[in-house]
Amino acid sequence: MAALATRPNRRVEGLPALDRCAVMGVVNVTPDSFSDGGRYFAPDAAIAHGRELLAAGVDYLDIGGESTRPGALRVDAEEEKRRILPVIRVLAGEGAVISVDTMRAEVAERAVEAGAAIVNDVSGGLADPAMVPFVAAAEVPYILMHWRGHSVDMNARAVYDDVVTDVARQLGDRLAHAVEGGIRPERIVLDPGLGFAKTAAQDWALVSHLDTLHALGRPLLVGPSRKRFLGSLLAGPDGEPRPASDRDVATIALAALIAVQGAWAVRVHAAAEAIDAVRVAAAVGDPGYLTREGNR
Ligand code: PMM
Repeated sequence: MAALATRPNRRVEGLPALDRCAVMGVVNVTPDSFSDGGRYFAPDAAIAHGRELLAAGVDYLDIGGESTRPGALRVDAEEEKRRILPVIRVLAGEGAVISVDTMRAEVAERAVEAGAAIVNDVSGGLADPAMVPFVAAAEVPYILMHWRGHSVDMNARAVYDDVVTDVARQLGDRLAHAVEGGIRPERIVLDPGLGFAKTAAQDWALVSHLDTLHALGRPLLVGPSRKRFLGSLLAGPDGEPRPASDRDVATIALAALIAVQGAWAVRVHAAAEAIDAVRVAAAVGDPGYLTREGNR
């Protein structure tokens, strides 16, 4: 396979430079996420799961207290903080680099105080006007995802002329908004938001054209893990989607394909397998990778 013609940007100010795609492991401190259905709702279970992901070698932990599955209703900010802050405090205290998955500035602020190093805002600054000013002042890396509205009715917003160019343009607009709001562009990571106001076909189009999103000049995080488009691809003869609990092999295959396109990070549940996948992708896609000490 030919090396990428132009190497996509994978440098995020404030985070270490890696010679492969990073792996972000998911810790959902929620009773109702589609992907892991409440397994880590109790703080002790969430902390234990975070430790497992770290032991598997993830680069980052993404800790969230609000489910964004299609149709989900919002939790209030107090409850969100109650769920995640004790977990962040313990795992950050043990040296984990933590990203807080929240759309609320108030929650992000408390999470950063508790030790989170990255803000992952699935709304790209749209849900809370206080988010961009907070991140600008806190000077932390910011993951800005493509989003068109809250989960309760997001499926109705999956209407695009051309999903790849529309998402790229809208991400570019949100990037400009964040930079005008004072966030240094070097700290911003963009994310196409797979499954958020997107049909399965639209998700496939996006993961097949990361080059168009890389043209925005910022590193990309992609979150394919256990999502619906994998379930429908792998539907059985009766047309029933493959359940979320049985989508990890497909997730890992896709993680390799995302990494080989030069993404900065993949956000996944099955961490150990994803780390193998991004290393395989680096060995295939980057001619220098195998020549560096420790990679053979
Ligand atoms: N997907 C989920 C939640 N947070 N954050 C980012 N940046 N990108 C994503 O694709 C994303 C996200 C979906 O829910 P899950 O936590 O159950 O995977």
